[in-house]
Amino acid sequence: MSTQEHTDQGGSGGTDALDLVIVGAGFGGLYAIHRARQLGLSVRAFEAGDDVGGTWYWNRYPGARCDVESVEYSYGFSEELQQEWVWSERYACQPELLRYAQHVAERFNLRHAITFGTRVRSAIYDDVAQRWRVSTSEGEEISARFLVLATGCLSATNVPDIPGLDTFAGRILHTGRWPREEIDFAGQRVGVVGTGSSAIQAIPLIAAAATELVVFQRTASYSVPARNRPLTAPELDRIKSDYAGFRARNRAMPGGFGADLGWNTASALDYTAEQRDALYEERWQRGGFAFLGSFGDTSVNKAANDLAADFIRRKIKSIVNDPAVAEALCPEQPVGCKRMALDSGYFETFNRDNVKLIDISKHPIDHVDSTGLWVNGQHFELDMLVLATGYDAMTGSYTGIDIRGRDGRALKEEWAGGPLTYLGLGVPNFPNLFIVAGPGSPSVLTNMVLAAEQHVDWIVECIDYMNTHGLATIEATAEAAHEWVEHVNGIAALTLYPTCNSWYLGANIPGKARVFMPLLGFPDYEVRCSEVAAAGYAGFEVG
Ligand code: N01
Repeated sequence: MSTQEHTDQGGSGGTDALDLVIVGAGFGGLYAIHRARQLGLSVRAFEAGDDVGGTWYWNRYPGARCDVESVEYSYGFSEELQQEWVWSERYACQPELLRYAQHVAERFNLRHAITFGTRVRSAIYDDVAQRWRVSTSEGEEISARFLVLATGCLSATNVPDIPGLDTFAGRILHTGRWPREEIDFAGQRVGVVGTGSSAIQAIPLIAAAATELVVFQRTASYSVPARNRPLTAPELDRIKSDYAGFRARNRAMPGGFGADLGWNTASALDYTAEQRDALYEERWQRGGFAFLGSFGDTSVNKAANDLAADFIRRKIKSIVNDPAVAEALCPEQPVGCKRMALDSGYFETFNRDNVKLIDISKHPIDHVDSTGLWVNGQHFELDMLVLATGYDAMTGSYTGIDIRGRDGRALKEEWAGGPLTYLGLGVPNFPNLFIVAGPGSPSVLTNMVLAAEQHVDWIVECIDYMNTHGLATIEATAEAAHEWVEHVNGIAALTLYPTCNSWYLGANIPGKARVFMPLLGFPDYEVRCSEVAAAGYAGFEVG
């Protein structure tokens, strides 16, 4: 553990007088420290990693880069910060994002509040004292009035339960827990399991460095070219000349980003085949999520979606030389139903002589032995195994902590049938607990930095309200939370999102309840959050 000095600036000193414990020092946790301190609240944060950055601390795999444009995927709370920071590329790479998080921590003097290399093991609500009693992996016990979970939507890694995995003699790496040191793939036979966003970024770089790469694919993914490139000074100047306006335009978008991408609201079905292809092609060439904005009904109308899917499949077949490999790389599910990836040379990588694609959709990996993997009676000799197998998304980082609310109720058990939150912020029977970008909020379907800022602002303003009104506790009502989960799933049901086995639905984790977890539509959500607050926190019990 590396413990920074953690005297409470603006707070009342001793550990037992703490107002807030924040779990996590990623983008959400960092901003929560900053805002809490601005209000004079005493705060401590615990972070499992040895540094700030969250996702961008852990995901150091080759090619890791954000797929929301850097000028958007950044804090908007400080005009000085957004004016002084200079993003170098259209999509920031992991090292640059980590440097940004470190810069923010230093610029706003946040490190002193964070205890690094320390996990929160349990948080138990003491009904009598009306405080959360928190225990850490380093044996520290503290208490605070409020518990803020900023542990992230995609941070509890999913390591598949493949028989014999622990007998593999070579190195096993998970993309979401990538080591700090440089991994040298030279001379190595590498296996990659998974073909989601992480794998799609890592595969071209691993292929270029390794002797041999075998990709084990269970479900083919849609990907469009990112077309990453350096940002020019005039481009940055244009945005910085009215950054507030740029942020406001993005905030008004359904996903909280992409205001300048040009979202066509017309139906794909109203265009001729030639017109449609011209539009798809223009967006394919532009790169990024503009492709999803080609037509207004791609995510809600199966016939329209089929047209976008057909275009991408034709692209894959035009890029990949071997027709059988190309066919295997063509996804079957609707476009966007699982999160679409952005790539830099992913499909082209399968034209390399040292890359092999193994379709495991019909024959899963049978077992692992000391020298490799077995699939359908065939052995693949490997020196290194990369698990790009994703996350127990949207709930795993919360249920992985022993959190107990009123009457000893365990969060993990309460959520066995799916996460129950009101607004993705509060949980019935868990007073004074707040989640940053929790299930039931737009979170992963938006720009995550914006989502974190909006939640943190709401949470600290709520705490301020409680303090000025002499209130001790706030707790979502069960009725409001159940209605909210229905609302979230009702909106999703109007779209194609629930029609495939995505992590949005928990479908990637065996045995996990199938519930659509993120909320579609950032602007309406933000209005709803403000209305709830203005109505004295309607749907919450405050006392
Ligand atoms: O994880 P994933 P990810 N046997 O869950 C496969 C964000 N992100 O880390 O689809 C064999 O998407 C699994 O197969 P299937 C982004 O939101 C953003 O790639 O379940 N295979 C799938 O192919 C993204 O969506 C960025 O059938 C197994 C893969 O592993 C999210 O993080 C970059 C398996 C997991 O894909 C997660 O992405 C990276 C098994 N037992 C990530 N278990 C950017 O900003 C799982 N798989 C660019």
